[in-house]
Amino acid sequence: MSGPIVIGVGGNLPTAEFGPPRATCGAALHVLSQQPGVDITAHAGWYETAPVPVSDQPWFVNGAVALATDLAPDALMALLLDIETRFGRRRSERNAARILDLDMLTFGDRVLTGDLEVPHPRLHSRAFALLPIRDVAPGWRHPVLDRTIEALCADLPADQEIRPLADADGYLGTEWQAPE
Ligand code: PH2
Ligand code: MG
Ligand code: MG
Repeated sequence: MSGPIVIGVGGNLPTAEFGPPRATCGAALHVLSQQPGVDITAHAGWYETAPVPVSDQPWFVNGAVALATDLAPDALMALLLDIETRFGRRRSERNAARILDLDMLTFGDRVLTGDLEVPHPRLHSRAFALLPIRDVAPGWRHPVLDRTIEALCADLPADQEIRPLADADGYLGTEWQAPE
């Protein structure tokens, strides 16, 4: 399959087990990397992003990974939802603050329009999805809009606040390591 499979990750609430969203998101990607039939091939940097739509929620941490997999899209989606649940995600209303969100942003060049929509129907208007996609798949072209990731990023509205997140040690996108 040409075209990357990109999973977006984000959260804006801390967890008792992991602490801040950056740690929870990193741990969730580690769990994803351990799944049979899933091979993570690239990590985006991490970003601090203002909530979209604008609200008084805490800012999010957002990132993404590219992966290779034997799984079909619906099976991969079920796995993402299962990991969210295992991390304690409880679903309430749309756009509610959350501890962990794993979204299938792209699945190669596939275009799906059923319950599972791919490419993710709102990614082209969201900096918190597009900038991480650009990190892991700089050559990506949106298969429905037929536009490059560069063009989509260039057309983002200027009002979406997003900034690269550096950890205390200057971290800008290496892999989370499980504690020994
Ligand atoms: N996710 C949403 C809604 N709004 N805003 C930011 N900054 N980051 C997100 O991941 C996000 C959001 C729904 O999934
Ligand atoms: Mg989401
Ligand atoms: Mg989601």
